[in-house]
Amino acid sequence: MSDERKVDGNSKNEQLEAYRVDDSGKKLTTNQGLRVSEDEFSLKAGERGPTLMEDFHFREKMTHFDHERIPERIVHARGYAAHGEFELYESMKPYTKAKFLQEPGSKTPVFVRYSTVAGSKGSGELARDVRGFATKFYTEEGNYDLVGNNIPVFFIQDAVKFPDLIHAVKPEPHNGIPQAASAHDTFWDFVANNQESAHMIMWHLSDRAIPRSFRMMEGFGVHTFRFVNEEGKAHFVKFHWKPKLGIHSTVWDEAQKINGKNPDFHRADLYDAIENGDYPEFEFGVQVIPEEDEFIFDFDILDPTKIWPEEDVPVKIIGKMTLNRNVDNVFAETEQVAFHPGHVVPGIDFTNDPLLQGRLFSYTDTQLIRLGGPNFHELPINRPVCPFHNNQRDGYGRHTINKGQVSYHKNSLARNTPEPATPSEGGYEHYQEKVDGRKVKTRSDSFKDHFSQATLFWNSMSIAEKEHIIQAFCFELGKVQNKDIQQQVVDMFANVNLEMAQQIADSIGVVAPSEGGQTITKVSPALSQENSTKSVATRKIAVLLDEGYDGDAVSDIVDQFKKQGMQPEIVASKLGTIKTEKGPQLEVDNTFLTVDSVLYDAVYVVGGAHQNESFQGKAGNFTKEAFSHFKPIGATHEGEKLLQDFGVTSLAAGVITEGDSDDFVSRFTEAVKQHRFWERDVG
Ligand code: HDE
Repeated sequence: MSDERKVDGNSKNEQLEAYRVDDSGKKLTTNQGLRVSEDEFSLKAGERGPTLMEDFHFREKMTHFDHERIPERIVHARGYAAHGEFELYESMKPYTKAKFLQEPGSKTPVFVRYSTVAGSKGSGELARDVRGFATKFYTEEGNYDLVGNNIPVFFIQDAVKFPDLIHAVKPEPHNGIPQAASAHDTFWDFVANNQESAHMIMWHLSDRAIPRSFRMMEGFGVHTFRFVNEEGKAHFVKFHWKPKLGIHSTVWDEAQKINGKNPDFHRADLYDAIENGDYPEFEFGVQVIPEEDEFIFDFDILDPTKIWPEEDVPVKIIGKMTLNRNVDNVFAETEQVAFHPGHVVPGIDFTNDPLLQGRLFSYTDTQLIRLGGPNFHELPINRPVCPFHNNQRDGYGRHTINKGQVSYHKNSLARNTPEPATPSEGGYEHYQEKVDGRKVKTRSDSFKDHFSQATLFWNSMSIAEKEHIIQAFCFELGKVQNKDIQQQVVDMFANVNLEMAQQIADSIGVVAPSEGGQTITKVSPALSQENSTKSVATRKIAVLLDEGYDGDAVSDIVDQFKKQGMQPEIVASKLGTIKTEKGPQLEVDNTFLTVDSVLYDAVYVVGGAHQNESFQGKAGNFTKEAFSHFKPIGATHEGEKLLQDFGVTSLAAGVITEGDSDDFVSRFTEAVKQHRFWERDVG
């Protein structure tokens, strides 16, 4: 039985192959296969006459077009996805019987969709928002969906409040403003009146909410799940994705500008990385708590507003996911993929987290409206790689042609098949958790501490990260019109840190709270992005050139950047090539019109012996802005003098000039690796 289900890393790709069509070089036909002779002019009664109903090709084409859109996701509408594979490092056999977590080295095909939550399908990708991180594992036992986020906690503790949360964050209903933003009255009114959101808000206002790249974010399953092993023993488990490139962010001013300059910044970054062979990699980690230890923590492990600090419950790295293939068609794959936390495999089970329980209802329901009926599992991207058999029939868009007379259970005519499988045959058994209680609409007292972990998060931030959180509060509350809401929020966050609340109050002109604040001093270093891996791989460097540059030296430096894994792009006043003083002429990639410093990680200023004023003005703005976003700046040749003209001092942190030394490239590389220089005074 398990043999017919055996799959390998390529199986999903092979399955999709059956559905791929290449239309190029083919004759045009209708959807019925009839060859079409004319596709520019509709059928008319006379050359200047009315169009005729008889023109079936026109009507088919137009009808199809009229129905091309499906409802966007109510949340997570703006998303982008890729294929890949998951490779297991270490067997999880002691904890779970899930087949794809048994054999070290085994590979499972995956499909991952990243998203923002609040904005519509066409909204800018750099909104301050949570990012969805949803992974579909196509396992031999069926699809397993880990539908997570890039933040490990959530705003609310009970699913019944989700529609309220989302109504509050979406554009306000009376005027439809603002798009993809939490900086408005209804969102902060919700926060002030739903204090369980405190911990999540700290994350939402941190740099995590404006990532540099999907490739540089962590992912979290958020809820506590269960692993169940062959013997039926269960452990509580939380899931983590750790990006190999480390966790990195933009700064808020930069994020807002990127949204204007390139609202597709994150999807383009993912797409290009995969096309270039720089496959994004994420390690998969699990935190495991034995069932006996359920009550030893100072928080309830079922509460989705709580993390399990990594220093207390280590993250065991058990595998790696590599995203190595872009989709062929965004609608067919990215738009039609249907995730569901209830898509599980034997060995993975739920807990009573009330947020998770509610999600188990919502995701099927949403696919019915979005994908138009109960057969969404038959869409190529959603099909499991193992066969599926049951007595479900008919409905919109049915593809399967079920043979035979029988479509019910139990039966004699088909010898009672399809028949339920025993657990040893892979039949899913729900974990037999003992449940005993009254039916109540209430919340456990153990869910009522809303501030301790918010303070833990605050305590764990670096000075710069704390500063960013305060600035984010000031921005968000500064956009709120209602003074009472501003005051309530400031008073609420005095419970996290009094000094922080006082600074915010001062900035937005409300009464500074005089009491509040936690006594918690605990710190969790894993929460600070500053402690994550730093790498130059795939960092984009703008090389600013003008006429009369030293072609030999600059080509050499650009080549060395590439060797280090950076991605230099030549930016100049016009496209084509630019005359050198000596040596080869480099091809210009972009002009000051088409790009902006916010689209790069660092700037290398070269200039040229015959640079003109216009270049100096544009390069000056470009460089000064990168400097104000704390980015590494390098300069050689005429560029060194230009920096002075721009008012960028070579003494500032992260500004690398050639000076007398010949190790410019290595010093610049180190600076790029550092990413940002927060100590810089940008006034
Ligand atoms: Fe979702 N969520 N969610 N969510 N969610 C959806 O399902 C919902 C929550 C998450 O790329 C919807 O197919 C409820 C937490 C991701 O296609 C919908 C609650 C987490 C995605 C839905 C939550 C998530 C969704 C909308 C509160 C992190 C995008 C479209 C109980 C653990 C998946 C869809 C993709 C999408 C409901 C809270 C992650 C309406 C009711 C917590 C990554 O079903």
